[in-house]
Amino acid sequence: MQRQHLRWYLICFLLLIMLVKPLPAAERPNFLIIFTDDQGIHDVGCYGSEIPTPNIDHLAKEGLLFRQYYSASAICTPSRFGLLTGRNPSRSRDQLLGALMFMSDVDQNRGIQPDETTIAEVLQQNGYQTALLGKWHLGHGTESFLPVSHGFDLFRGHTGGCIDYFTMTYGNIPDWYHNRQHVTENGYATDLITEEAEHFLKDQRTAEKPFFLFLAYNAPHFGKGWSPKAQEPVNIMQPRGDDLKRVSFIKDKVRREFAAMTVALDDGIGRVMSTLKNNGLGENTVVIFMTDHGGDYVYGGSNQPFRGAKPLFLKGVSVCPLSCAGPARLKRELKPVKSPGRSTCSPPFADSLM
Ligand SMILES: [Ca+2]
Repeated sequence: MQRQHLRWYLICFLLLIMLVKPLPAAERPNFLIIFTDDQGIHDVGCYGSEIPTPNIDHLAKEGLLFRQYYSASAICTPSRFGLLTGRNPSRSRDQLLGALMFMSDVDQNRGIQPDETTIAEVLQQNGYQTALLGKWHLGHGTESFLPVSHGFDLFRGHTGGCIDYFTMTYGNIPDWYHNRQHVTENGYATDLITEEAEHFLKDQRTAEKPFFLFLAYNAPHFGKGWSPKAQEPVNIMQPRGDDLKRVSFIKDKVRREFAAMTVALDDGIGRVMSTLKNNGLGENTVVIFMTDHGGDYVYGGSNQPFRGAKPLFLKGVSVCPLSCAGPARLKRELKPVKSPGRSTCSPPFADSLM
C-alpha cells in the first residue's frame, strides 16, 4: 500500500529528471506545482464539492483530472518530504512521520537533512531557476533547514505549519521570510503568495533559464492566531468578509468559513494561470495542481465519499485532488487509462518532451 501511495511522487520525480536532462536549455519545459493545504477530495468543485473553484476546474478541464492520486502521508511535513524527495517519509533521515511543531523545543533541531536530495536541487543543478513561494514545513530552527539550503534559489513565505493570514506570524512570532531573512508583510497571506508568484512569472518572461516554481499555498488550512487572554497561539478560521458573502449559501459556519478561504485560494490560482499565459509561458510550462493530503472536518474540510480525516491515514485522507495540464505536445501524449475512476500518465508523456 505504501508503494501505491508513493506512485505519483516517484513518477513525478523521475519524469522531471527525464524531461530535463536531454534537452537544450531553450527547449526544456518549465514546471509549476500548485500545492494546497488540507484540501480534501470534496473541497474542489470538479470533484463534486459545493464550493465553487472554477479556476482549478478549468485547469483540470485543460489537462487531466486524477481520481486515484494517493498522498505520501495524512499530514503536512511527511507529505511534503515525499513530494520533494520522491522518497517514502519513513526513509527520511530525521524520521519525519508527523508534523514539525513550530513551538516544540525538540523540533527546533529537526527537519530535512543536508544530504537528502530534493526535486529543486536536481533542477537547480540542471540549469533551472527554482523558487518556493508559500509554506515550507520541513524545518524551521536553523538556516540549514531553510528552502534556500535545499535547492531553492528563492524562498518567500513561512516555515511553520500555518500562519496568521493577516499578520504573517505564528501566533505572535514572526515567520515570514525572504530567503534567509525575516521580513514584515501586510495583507492577506493567500494574496501575498499569489502576488509573489505573479512577480516571479513576469520575471521569467525574459529569463534565459527554465524555471521550477513550487507554489505552496497555506490555504485553506486554518490560521494560527494569538490569544491575548491565554497568552498562547490559537487555531482560527480566517476568511475575509467579502469571500464569506460569496459562499453564504453554505449553512454550516465552519464549512462556510473554510469555503470562503477556498474561493480566495481559487482566485489566486486563476491570477497565477493568467499571468503565466499573458507572459507567453503557458505553452512551455507543465502545471500540476495537487493537495498535501485530505481535509480536517474540525476545520471545515471534507473527504466524502471516503472515510477518514487528517491525520488518520485512511482512504479519505490519502486520496487527494490532482490535475495536470501543460504544453500542447504534452496534452497530445497524456492518455487516461481506461479503468473505472482512474487515470495516469503513460510513458509517451516523457518521450514526447525529449
Ligand atoms: Ca496539510
